[in-house]
Amino acid sequence: MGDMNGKSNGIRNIVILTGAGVSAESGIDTFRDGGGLWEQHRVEDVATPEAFERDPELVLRFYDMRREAIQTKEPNPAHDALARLDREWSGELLIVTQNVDDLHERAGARRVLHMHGEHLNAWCTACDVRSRWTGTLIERPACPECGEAALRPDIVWFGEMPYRMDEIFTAIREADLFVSIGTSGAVYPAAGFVRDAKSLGVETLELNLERSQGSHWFDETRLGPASSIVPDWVEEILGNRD
Ligand code: BJW
Repeated sequence: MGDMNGKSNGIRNIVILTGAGVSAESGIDTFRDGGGLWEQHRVEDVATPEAFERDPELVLRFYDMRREAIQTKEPNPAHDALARLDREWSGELLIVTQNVDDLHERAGARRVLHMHGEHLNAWCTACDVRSRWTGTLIERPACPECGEAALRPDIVWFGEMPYRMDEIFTAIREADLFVSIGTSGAVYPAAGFVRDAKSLGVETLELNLERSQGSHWFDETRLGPASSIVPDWVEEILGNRD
């Protein structure tokens, strides 16, 4: 494939999928770091509705700890570069993030879609309203909307439907370029987006520290830390604008 040149390839609409690798250099552990374990529990065994049913205290403690931790972290140059792209790119752009932190927004990005939910929201299972939430949930506080003690983390757990899938598929259908950054390609449906994009003739680029599980599907892969390869790519694509 030729270089990702906005002019020669006529790129106008871009979909970017981000994963934990984008936030790694901000000090937020990726999911498969540490063997995917938390206090000897597999992440897959904590991030499920069944785990919440079985042992709500364990699950709430896990998310309270992580909600507190992300508030002490700062965006890194990869978030900054994507925010710059969002500001300066005049075509369609959608940053679909699997990340549940708010570092894309804190860097200034606006066109962001959180397909796996957000740590800084609590979701009331009684009235179905999501409220911004920066504190803890372990003490079972009342929902600010309906007063019921029925709040859970606004996180898409295994077996639940990720958010806004129709919007994501529409954006991929209309894209000229699909870029996947810092995700292992281990979790579906996000892991399948590259194949969806390719089957529609969309150009595909992977930016990652190491090759992901679906790396062979991409037209091009660039390896390195997100804090350097993402700003380089953003500089390149903005420099090649029409
Ligand atoms: C760097 C870097 C640096 C590091 N610079 N890069 C069997 C087969 C196929 C599918 C299934 C199956 N059994 C069940 C399923 C479905 C299931 C699934 O995929 N399971 C897999 C384990 C197989 N999926 C679901 O259940 C999803 N729902 C669903 O499928 O609904 C039905 C449906 C069908 C069709 C259409 C629509 C819907 C829901 C998935 C929910 C995922 N939730 C989590 C946890 C919530 C967040 C939380 O608890 O905090 O979301 S899981 C976890 O994985 C988290 C992440 O968003 C997600 C992806 O992880 P990510 O971001 O890729 O991180 P890592 O750690 O895996 O990788 C880090 C990457 O960074 C690596 O590549 C490094 O190289 C890189 N890196 N440092 C650049 N400095």
